[in-house]
Amino acid sequence: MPKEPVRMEDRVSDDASVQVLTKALSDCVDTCYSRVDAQRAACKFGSQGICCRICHMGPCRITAKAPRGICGADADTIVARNFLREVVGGAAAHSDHGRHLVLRLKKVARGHGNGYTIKDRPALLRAARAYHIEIGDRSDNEIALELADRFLAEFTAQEETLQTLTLAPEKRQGMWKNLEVMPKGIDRMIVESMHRTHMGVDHDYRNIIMQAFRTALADGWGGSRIASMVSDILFGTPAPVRSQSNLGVLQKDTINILVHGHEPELSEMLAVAVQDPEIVAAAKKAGAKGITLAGICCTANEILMRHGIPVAGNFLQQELAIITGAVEVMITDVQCCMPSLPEVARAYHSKIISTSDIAKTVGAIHHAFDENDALASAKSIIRVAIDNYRNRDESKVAIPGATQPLVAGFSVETIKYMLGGRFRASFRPLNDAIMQGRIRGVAGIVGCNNPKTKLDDYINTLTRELIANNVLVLKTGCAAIASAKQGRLTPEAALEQAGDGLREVCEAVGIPPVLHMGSCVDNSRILEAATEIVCEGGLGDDISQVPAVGVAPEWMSEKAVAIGCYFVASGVDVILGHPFHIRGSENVTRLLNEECGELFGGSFHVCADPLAAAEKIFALLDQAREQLGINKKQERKLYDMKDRRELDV
Ligand code: NFS
Ligand code: SF4
Repeated sequence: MPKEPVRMEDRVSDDASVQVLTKALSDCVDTCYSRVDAQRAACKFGSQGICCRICHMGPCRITAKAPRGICGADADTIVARNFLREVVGGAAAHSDHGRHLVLRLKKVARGHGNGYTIKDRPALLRAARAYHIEIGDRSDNEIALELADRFLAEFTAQEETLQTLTLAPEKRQGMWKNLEVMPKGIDRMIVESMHRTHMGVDHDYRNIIMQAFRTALADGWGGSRIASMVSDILFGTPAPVRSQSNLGVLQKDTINILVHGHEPELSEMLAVAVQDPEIVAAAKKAGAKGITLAGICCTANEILMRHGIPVAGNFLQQELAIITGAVEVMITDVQCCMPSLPEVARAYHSKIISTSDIAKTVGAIHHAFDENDALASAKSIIRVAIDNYRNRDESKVAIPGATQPLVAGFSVETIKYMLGGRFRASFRPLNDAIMQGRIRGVAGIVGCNNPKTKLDDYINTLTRELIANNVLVLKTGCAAIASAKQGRLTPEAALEQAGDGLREVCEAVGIPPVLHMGSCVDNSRILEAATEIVCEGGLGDDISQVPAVGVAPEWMSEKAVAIGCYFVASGVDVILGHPFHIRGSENVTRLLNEECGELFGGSFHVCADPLAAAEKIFALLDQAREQLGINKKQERKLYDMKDRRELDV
C-alpha cells in the first residue's frame, strides 16, 4: 500500500512555512523535506555510531557476529572516536570563526581597518581587564593590538592552558584541573583530537571522551567566547532592539537580499551599504521602492542584535525563502548553508552568491569578499541584486504575509543593566527572584532545526511549558528564531504566557520571558550569565549548583555536539531532543548520560517528547533548588542589608 503523504502541517509549524512548502510542491522544487523522505531508512550502523572508516583496511561495521573491526577496535572505541571527531568539527567551526574576527581586530588595531573600527570601547576594556592587560593612558589601538595577540595565543598555545578558563567560577576551574580536562591552545586540541582518533592511537573510550570534553571546553570558553568578545568590540555589544521575523519580512516591491551563514563581517558592511544614498538611488532607478536586507540562521542573529535587521527564518527556512520567488540574492559565507541552494534558486530568478574562499558551492556565483575594501565589496554584491530585480517573475512570487514582532539583543551586560539600572547593574534581582521561587530556574534552549521532526515544534512546545511554569528561558541560534516566529520574544508575551512569578519579574524589569542572547557562538554568553549568577551569590559557588539546564531540542550539527559537551563539562545538565550517534556502545552511552553527572555535576538526558522534557527540566531545577535549600515558594520579601549578607554567605 502506498504510504500516506506527509501533510505540510506535520512538517512545519508556522503558517508562512506551510504556505511556502506547499508552493514548493506545486513548483516541483525539491527541499530538505522531500530529500529526508528519500533518505528515510537511516543506516543503523551510522546512527548507532558503530561504522568505522578511519582506515582503509575497513570500512568496518560492528555486528553481533563481528564485534570488532579488522584492527580489533570494538564498539566502545569506534563510537567514542566518531563522537570525538564530531566535537572536533563543531569546535573547529566556532573557533575558526573566532580566529577570523581576531585577525580582523588585529588589522584594525594596526590602523588597517578599511572601514572597520573599534566600535565599543567598554567592550574592549572589559576584555583587556579579563586578560590583565594594562590600560593606563594607552590608546585603544595599543590595547587592542595586545589583546589581539593574546587572543591569537589562545589558538596557538602549546603548553599553557587557555586564559579564558579563568573567567569561570573558581570551583569549576578546580574541578577541571582535577579531572585534567583543561584545554591547551585551541588549535592544539583540535589537532591532537584528530591524532588521537587516527587508526591505532587512542583506544580507551573514557580517555577519548574526556578529550571530547577538553576540546569542547576549548570551544565554549575559548573560541566561541573569543568570537563573542571580539564581535562586541568591533560591532558593538548587543542591546535590546525591536524587529520582525519570518518570511513575511520579504517585501513585494523592494529588492530583497538575504544574508545567510555565520560570520558577521560582511553582513555588518551590507547593513551599512544598503543605506548608502547611491545604492538607494540605484534601487529606485531599477523600479523598486528600496532594498530589504534580512537574515537567515546565525548571520541573521548577529545583524538582528546589532542593527535590528529582520530575520527571514531559521535553518530549515533557507530553501523556503528562495521559493517565495522574491529573493534577488542570497549571500552565503560559512556553516549551515545547504549545498542545494543553487538548485532551488534555478527554479526562480534568485542568485546565490558565496563570499568565503573556504566555502564554495557548485552553481553559486563566487564573489570573494575583499576584506581590504569591504564596503566596496558589499556594494558590488548589492548591485548584483539590483540588476537581478528586473528578472523577477511576478507569476512565481508568493510572499506569505505573516510576520511577528520581536525584541532581541540580550547580552549579559544588557541583562545586568536592565535588572539593576546603570549605576547598580547586577544580577542580584534575578538571583533574588530565583531564591524566592518567583523564577523556578533558568533554561538555555539552543540549537538547530532538523527535518526529521516538525520545524520548531519541540522548541516552541517546550518553551511554552517552561515559561508558563516560571522558568526564564535564554535562547540562541535557530531556537531563538523559532520563538521569534511565535511572538514569544516580546515583553508583551510575558503578560499572556508566563506564569505569575516570571510575569511579575518580566513586567518589573521590562524584559520578555524568553531572552534572545544571539547566535550559536553566543552560547558562551549563557555560560557568562551562569557565572554572573554564581558570582552574585546565594545560589551556590559553582555553575552546577544553579537551577539551570541546557536544551538542544532539534539539533543537527557537529557544533551542537560541541556545545552540548561544553555545557555538560561546565556543570549544566543538557536535554537532547534526539540522541547522539552513540547507542552502539553501552559504555559510552552510560558515561555521557549518567557518569558525567558524577564527574562534572551535569550530564546528557534524551527526551524525545517536549512535554516529557519539561517534566525532566522541572525535576532537575527542583532538585537543584532542594540542594540549595530554596525549594519552597516564598512570599515576596524586601531584603535589608542584614538579610542580604546572610543570603550571600
Ligand atoms: Ni547553530 Fe547557527 Fe542554526 Fe544550528 Fe546552524 S545556524 S551556529 S548550527 S542550524 S542553530
Ligand atoms: Fe576498521 Fe580499525 Fe580501520 Fe576502523 S580503524 S576501519 S575499525 S580496521
